Amino acid sequence: MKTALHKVRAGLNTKLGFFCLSVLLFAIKSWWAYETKFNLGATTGIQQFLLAFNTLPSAIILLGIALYFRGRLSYWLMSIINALLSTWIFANILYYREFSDFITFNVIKGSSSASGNLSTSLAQIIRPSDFFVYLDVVVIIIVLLAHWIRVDMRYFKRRYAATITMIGLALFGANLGMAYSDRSQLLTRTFDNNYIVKYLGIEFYTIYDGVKTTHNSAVRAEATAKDLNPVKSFIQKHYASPNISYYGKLKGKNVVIIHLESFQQWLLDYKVKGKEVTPTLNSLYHSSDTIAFDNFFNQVGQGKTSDAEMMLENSLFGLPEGSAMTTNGTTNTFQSAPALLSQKLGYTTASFHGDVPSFWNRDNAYKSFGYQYFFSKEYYPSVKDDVVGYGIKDKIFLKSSMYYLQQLPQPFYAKLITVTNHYPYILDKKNTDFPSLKTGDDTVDPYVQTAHYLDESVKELINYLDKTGLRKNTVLILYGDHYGISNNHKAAIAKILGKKKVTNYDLAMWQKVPFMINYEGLSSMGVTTGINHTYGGEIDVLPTLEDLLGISSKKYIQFGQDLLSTKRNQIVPFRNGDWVTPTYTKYNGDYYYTKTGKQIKNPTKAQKAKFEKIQKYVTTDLGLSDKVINGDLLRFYKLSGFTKVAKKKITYNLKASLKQLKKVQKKLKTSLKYENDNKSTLSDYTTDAPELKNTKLKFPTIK
Ligand code: GP9
Ligand code: MN
Repeated sequence: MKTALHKVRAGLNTKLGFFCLSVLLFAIKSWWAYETKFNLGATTGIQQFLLAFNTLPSAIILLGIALYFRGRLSYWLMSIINALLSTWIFANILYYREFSDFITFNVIKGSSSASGNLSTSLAQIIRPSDFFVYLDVVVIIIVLLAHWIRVDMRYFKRRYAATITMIGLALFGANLGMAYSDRSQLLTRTFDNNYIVKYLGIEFYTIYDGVKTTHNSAVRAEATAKDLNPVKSFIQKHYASPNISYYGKLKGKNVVIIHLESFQQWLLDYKVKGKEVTPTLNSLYHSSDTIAFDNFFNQVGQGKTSDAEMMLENSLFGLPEGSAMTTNGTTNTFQSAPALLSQKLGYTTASFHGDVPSFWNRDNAYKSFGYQYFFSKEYYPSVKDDVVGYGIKDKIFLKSSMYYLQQLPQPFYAKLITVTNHYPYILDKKNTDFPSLKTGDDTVDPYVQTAHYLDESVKELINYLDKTGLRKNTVLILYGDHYGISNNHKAAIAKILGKKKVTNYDLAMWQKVPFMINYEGLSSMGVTTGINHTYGGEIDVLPTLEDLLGISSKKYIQFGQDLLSTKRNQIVPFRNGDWVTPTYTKYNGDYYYTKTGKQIKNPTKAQKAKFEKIQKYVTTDLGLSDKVINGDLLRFYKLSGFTKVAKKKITYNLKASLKQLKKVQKKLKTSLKYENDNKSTLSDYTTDAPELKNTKLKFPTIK
């Protein structure tokens, strides 16, 4: 025993020993911070392992820098590096407590929306245990000053230092490999800062963010107002003027957007064992008070949900790689639906989502979009068993959302982002009584069950809107954001379509998602309702909505065309450059007749010319939209009657938002709750969610 201790002591008296001790303590403390100070959601064994493991490579590489220096200096340098890294963790802990997100360089530069509203003073945020991140630094300094460890003055060969750096890099490589096998496209798709920290650690996250920010600012710095010219002329050329019979028909109505997660068009009217999967959505789809579309495509890229949001609220495409909301959402200037509607028509604007606010950088991007409120997870009461997959189960989420919706001064523009119908389509037994598919593909089979659950959730929501009378002056907009079953499940897709084999044409049509506009009494307003067969997609939603609400989009930099206009070109670009038109479809390099699905193997000269023309439009459309986002070109575009969104004035801080909501209700007197003598209408919401049986929802309150 004594000799073992002796050996340890002797080891620590060498530079390598001291280094190992520093690394070990630093790794343990980082891991402790990850586990207790952040909410990284490491749920599986491998994620838990990586959460601990990822602390090592960066500690070895960064503390290892000191090994290149001599004598006493290297000891102190190692401690200084440790202290700096610890301070960075400390700063992130405080920031995270306020924003549920990590610090980005954009935040530091002050160009971000977040920096303006650190609404609580630091003293209120700090907790004594936060200082534990300095514990190892203090221990090491004491040990050094008290000479409990002797400084090893011997020369530490550069070769050895380099070997240690190499070991650090190799471990990082292994870390990256394991991270990618658990979460493919981790870095390219740019989901959430939380993910990068969870898998790769806070130090790597910072470097990654730094590189990304530098690259983006360089592109932005090069762009000038002149770059807008080709954009303006393209958009003017392809502007589709509104159909007069629809224009302004829904002016002044509340708008509730129901984001149907991963919901594909084929689910409508689809039956399993003779039962409709989505009876509620089916009846909306066939209602004479609905304008529905059956040739409406999702156009998302890697940014999935966030790309859908980007298109729906800006009529700008997502980027070819990653999520535009993440990479450009914080800093760019936008002229988005929430800002336009609030400035032009006095709408109150809010987004609702039962997930952490950092996902897809919503917490920052929404400020740029001009959303006045963002009700994310912390606004929702927590109930036993209420979360599955990416967030609060739809039935519970929608009910709780109404607690806030009833407080929004009318007219309001509210987006409800559901999430239960999301891959891997898991739902607990007590919520699933619907039969699954029998394709034999485990990912695909339960899809109809979560879709059915989503449908029931929408039914409960609509019942509430009916009961409270809100429905009468509310336009419901429902859309599926993207495919639920990806093209990788060809065998299952073939079974669903009742085919032997799927073609590229089938896969193109597989990208259809629902889009419906429902308003009670719409059929008697002198407009054509029912199922509209025009070819369009998510990029076209905003101009459509604008025209219905009576805002002319003629001068806007928006890449879509009003779906109700008779002047549309009906070219639907996919993010990868493929496309669909009413006559021809191009998908994965193959050409088809859209109506029949017959492949065009040997196109005629005329057809070739036609394809080229369509392709040119698609490539230009996507390319110019990318230029607008990458170059932040809207900062140069003055829109008359529109002032730049003052992001810094917007806060999603819980207390501040609740306070504001209280104040504004009193002032404007038009919220549903206010009209109901300031009594909550939530008791009008009936749900069969088993989690809510005999449970009282406890919402956060302010004094
Ligand atoms: C997460 C949710 C899912 O907040 O919106 O996003 P997705 O994976 O569909 O892009
Ligand atoms: Mn989605």
